[in-house]
Amino acid sequence: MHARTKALETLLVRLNSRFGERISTDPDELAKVSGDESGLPKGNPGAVVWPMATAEVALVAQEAQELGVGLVPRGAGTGKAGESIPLGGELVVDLSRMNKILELRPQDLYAVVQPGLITAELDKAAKEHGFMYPPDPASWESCSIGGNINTNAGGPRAVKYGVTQRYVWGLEVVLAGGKVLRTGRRSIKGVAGYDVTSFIVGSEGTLGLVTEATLHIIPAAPVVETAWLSFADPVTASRASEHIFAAGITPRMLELLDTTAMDVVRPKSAFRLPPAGAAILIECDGRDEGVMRDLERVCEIALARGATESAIAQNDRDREGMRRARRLVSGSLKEAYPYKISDDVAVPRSKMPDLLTRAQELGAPAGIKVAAYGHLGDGNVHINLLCKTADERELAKPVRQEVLRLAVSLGGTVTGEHGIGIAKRSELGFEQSRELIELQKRMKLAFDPGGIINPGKALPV
Ligand code: LAC
Ligand code: ZN
Repeated sequence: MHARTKALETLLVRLNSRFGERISTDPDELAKVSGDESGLPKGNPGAVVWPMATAEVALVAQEAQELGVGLVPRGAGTGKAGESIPLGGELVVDLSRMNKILELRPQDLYAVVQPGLITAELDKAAKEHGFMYPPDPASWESCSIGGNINTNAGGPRAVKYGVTQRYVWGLEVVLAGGKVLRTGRRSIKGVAGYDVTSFIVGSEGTLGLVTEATLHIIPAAPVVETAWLSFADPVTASRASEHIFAAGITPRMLELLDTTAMDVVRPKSAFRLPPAGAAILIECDGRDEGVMRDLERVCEIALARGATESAIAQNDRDREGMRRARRLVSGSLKEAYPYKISDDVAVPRSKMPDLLTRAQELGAPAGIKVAAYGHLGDGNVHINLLCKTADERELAKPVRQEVLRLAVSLGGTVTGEHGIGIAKRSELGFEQSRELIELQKRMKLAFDPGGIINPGKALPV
């Protein structure tokens, strides 16, 4: 651990009377806020503060600006690209205690929430009114809304319902220096001025600290049907999925698991995953028995296009078992391959077979095993380079660069849902022009001229 800077010492003295036990330099507390779920090395927080209200966040931002101390906003620490890893003795602003639903207004189609709210809690609360909050990152039982907003998180349901940005109507954001900015609206429509709300969504906490969000909720489809389709290999699964879309069916979930993903999950799964080279977890939703007809049609199409088996969930227990198997993949792969490199490239859907085939080919010469799973229906699949040792990880790094370049060459992106963070700062240039990156740097300066807010993230040096 580094020695604390004079500026941070002064900041701690100034904030102490307000925060008391809610500000800390205790090494155990700092250890808890120094990393995330990216697999990147832990960072170096100088201190951590737990605000309970917007005014407290504003006070922190004001004092930090005066003293030139960096701030790192933090939610549940489930990020996959290092957005919340403090790089150089910053004050971590842990927003997990600001976790309330402030308003829930189904009649107006919105909820107002604090950033520390666990994502699934909002969906659960909306459900009591027959509504849903669609974004459902695989980690939605542990990740929080603020982090979802900062990364513009997706999730399995995005294939039908879209990602977080679509549901953010307005934000309250504490800016560098402590001013409180409100963006957006609570009406269904609103086009006044630039869309600053959407600019902040996905900005990885580098423009300000989100302290409140007005989020769109929608009526929940009362009928959901789920099936598990088995295939010989991921490319066949991918081609079959194209035929499902071509039939005019938009499932609300279309997720891929390859054989490696299934192998690591199998021992923990209540649902018995049939042995296969690949599987698709698919769900359709709607209002009536037409949903089951759609799902049966999906199974017919899949079987005609190479599926070896289809299993329709007979009840909610089956359904939950299938979903859980999917949600377990990331963590289970990590346990089996602790040094794995996990990516979240996205490509146009029709290019998925190319991505899947060529990613395998890229891994082979270096002896790196490649797994693929995730949001097949979005063209956003997690290509994982499976490494058991640090040495293997070194071998995999150049392969990873090639996978990212491949995705861009297919018309896609280096990150479909996890963000740049510190994981892909150098690789943003694979995808974006110098002009575009420079423009974004000027926009960052307009928000945060002193470079106080989440320094070192999202944009290249
Ligand atoms: C998932 C995470 C890794 O889809 O994005 O499981
Ligand atoms: Zn994902």
